[in-house]
Amino acid sequence: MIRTVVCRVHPRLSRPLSSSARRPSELLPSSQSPIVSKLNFFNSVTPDGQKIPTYRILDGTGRLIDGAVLPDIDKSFALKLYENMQLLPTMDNILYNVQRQGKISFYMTAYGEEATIIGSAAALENDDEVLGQYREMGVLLWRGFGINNVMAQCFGNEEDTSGKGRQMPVHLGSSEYHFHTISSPLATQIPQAAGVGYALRRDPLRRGRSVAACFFGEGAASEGDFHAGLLLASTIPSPTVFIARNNGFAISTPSNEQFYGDGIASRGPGYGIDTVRVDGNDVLAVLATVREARQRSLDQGRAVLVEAMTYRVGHHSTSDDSFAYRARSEVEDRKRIDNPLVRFRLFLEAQGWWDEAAEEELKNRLRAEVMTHFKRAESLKRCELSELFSDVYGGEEPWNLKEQREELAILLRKYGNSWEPWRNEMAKFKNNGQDLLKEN
Ligand SMILES: Cc1ncc(C[n+]2csc(CCOP(=O)(O)OP(=O)(O)O)c2C)c(N)n1
Ligand SMILES: [Mg+2]
Repeated sequence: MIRTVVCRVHPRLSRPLSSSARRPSELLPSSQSPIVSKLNFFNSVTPDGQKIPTYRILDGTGRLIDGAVLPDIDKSFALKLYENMQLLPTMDNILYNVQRQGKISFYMTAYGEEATIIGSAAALENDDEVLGQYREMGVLLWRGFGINNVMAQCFGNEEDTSGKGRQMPVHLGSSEYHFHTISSPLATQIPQAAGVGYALRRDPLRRGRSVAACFFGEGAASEGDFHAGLLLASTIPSPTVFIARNNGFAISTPSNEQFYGDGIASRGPGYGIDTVRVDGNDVLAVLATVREARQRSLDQGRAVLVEAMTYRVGHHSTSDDSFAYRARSEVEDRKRIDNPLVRFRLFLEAQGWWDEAAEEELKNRLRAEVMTHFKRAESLKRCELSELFSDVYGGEEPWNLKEQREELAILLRKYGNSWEPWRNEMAKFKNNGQDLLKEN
């Protein structure tokens, strides 16, 4: 048998060294870097050594800043933006208190980040695949998921389409609305997004049409998965739009203790990724930026990184009291000086599209709607108890889950109807948790 042995030799080494091959520029391994004779260290990605600038359209009083161009929006679109922005604090006010009353186990607000979340949602197509961190419920609401579905998820009741009540509140997901289920471990969505982007690129029906949009906090960008995800998207190109919400905190750690470099944006060029920084409290700037990022990502089939500068006005979650590590006055100042809702509202008023009466009508209407759905969600039972064990794996139920089901059934038979704490708990499930008893 004759075997062909292929010996891979670097092309440069296989050629005889002619005089032209000895030119210094050709001796650099795999780089087009120009040769210089002056020793020069650098620590900035801007040519003038300045911080990366922040793109803004509206100033704090809702007026266009010098040279700014309005994105393409009409009155009804602008009002839809504002309405969706206002829906977030309405949901947050009610659900935060509902958690405090012990009716749901956990909650996270988006106070202060309304413009970043809704501006991005509005710039995406409704079937772009979204991989969020946890504060991006507004993307689903923008797409028409519905307050009822959010409530059902937070209460984990029988109408929860995200996960049949088996996930913590705010861990939303919906294949119908192209929103990948939130998972608690930080940054896992970042490499996943690069993979989703690649899958979109390989799908003839979605290539050139859909992007993967990945939201994450600046804190999550300290995880190894951030770097893995950006490197993946850079070396295996995919239409993936990375949106970093830089809200100043990772729970109690302020951003100035999270990194020494120029925010998250400075890392994009390191991966050869087109990058931009935007004022995350200016909904029109976010809209224009993410629209352009999305188009660029589709046109080039490559990743784009957006860093939205904002401020987390609320506590990290209901498990946190942020006044233990930041002054109440700092938060009050931020709310007063730069409230994204006020900024956009002033813009709408200046266009003659909004007034005091419209504001009051909207707030009352949203509050009434949210309350109606809250009351309904509260009154519904949880899914059947046996659902606890379903859908864990795609195929057949493995032996270990069967064993757990049987064990629970044995315990329920022993205590379920005779011990009050168990009886009370079982009563919260559909059919009073009896289905598991019947099955086993
Ligand atoms: C791998 C991992 N480490 C730590 C945590 C705990 N944790 C949850 S949220 C969070 C802070 C994240 O901050 P950031 O990414 O800036 O998002 P923000 O909460 O500001 O929106 C931390 C440390 C976690 N969920 N997963
Ligand atoms: Mg943060």
